[in-house]
Amino acid sequence: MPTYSSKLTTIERHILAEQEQHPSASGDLTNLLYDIALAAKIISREVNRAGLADILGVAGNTNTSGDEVKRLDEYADKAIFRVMDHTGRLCAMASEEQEDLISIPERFATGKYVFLYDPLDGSSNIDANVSIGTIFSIHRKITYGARGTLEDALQPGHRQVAAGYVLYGPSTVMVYTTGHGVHGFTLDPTIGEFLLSHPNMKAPKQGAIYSTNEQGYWSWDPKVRAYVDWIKKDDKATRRPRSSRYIGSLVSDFHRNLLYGGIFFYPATAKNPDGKLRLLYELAPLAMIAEQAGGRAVDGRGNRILDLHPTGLHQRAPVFLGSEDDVREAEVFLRGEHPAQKT
Ligand code: AHM
Ligand code: MG
Repeated sequence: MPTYSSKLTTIERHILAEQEQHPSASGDLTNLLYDIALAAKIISREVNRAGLADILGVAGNTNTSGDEVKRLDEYADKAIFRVMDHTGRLCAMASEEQEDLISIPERFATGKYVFLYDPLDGSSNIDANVSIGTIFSIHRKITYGARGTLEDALQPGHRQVAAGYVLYGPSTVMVYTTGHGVHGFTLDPTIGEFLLSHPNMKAPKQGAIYSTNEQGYWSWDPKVRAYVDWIKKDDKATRRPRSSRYIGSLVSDFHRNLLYGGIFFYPATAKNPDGKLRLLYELAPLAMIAEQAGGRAVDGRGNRILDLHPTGLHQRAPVFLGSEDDVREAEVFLRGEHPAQKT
């Protein structure tokens, strides 16, 4: 006989319950998270009928990082903007798909938060029907005046007030944190509600998975190569067996590792000397989730991802992200301190 939890909790009820623990809260952040859930439902509907609606395919232009823009990327980018621009909760936005800071239209009121987002990450996978995701990050406005400036967007990740992602997979899942643990919700499309499915998520302290694009192997730093060579060696007496799992869709790779344990890394390569992934739209929000779930996120150059100070909206950084013990093990190699490197 299946067992059912007696409590059915919608994302709205859960967010509200979190707000009630902070009596001084204005409710703006709560409403902003509702807005994100609404945008997620709109994008999810479109992703799910992508083939049917004949909106797959290339839009014919490139974004600021030089990637091909798919039509669903544009759809998601616009959908988020349209949900967010008129709420009076934001002073500015920034999207991975747009070069400059996005202003709130003059006709609308502004608010105290900045919203940064990657509307549809992993979009090279869209045509193959592989899972993709939306990633978001929220900062508090730090400058004076009604309109947000670049300075409001270029804040280190440790100042995020909330972060999260939506994974469009076999189910649509939204995971978020406001700095009080990590919570996951699964969309029931028949009632249009995100229901609490993963309360208080904790990353396993170590895992058996490593996720990376090994195409970069020969241009990685030799210390990164030594680390990967070591975790792949078949010495059952001294090390845990690892499996390679790489979807090439960051939200999917991250979500799987969060549930099962493991490490994701995208180091510097010859092609991408600062790694490929973007600090503001991808790394800072996922690092906040990882740390809130008991994991770890570093750039492999001695810095915690959340302590990096961005200087540009589309700045990239190398990353080692996931279960705490696995990331710490990689760091030992990156410092050249592992016994296996000294023999
Ligand atoms: P995107 O934001 O243009 O979709 O690119 C980011 C994606 C990530 O989802 C994924 O982790 C990475 O690019 C894969 O890169 P690669 O193809 O070099 O392995
Ligand atoms: Mg992306």
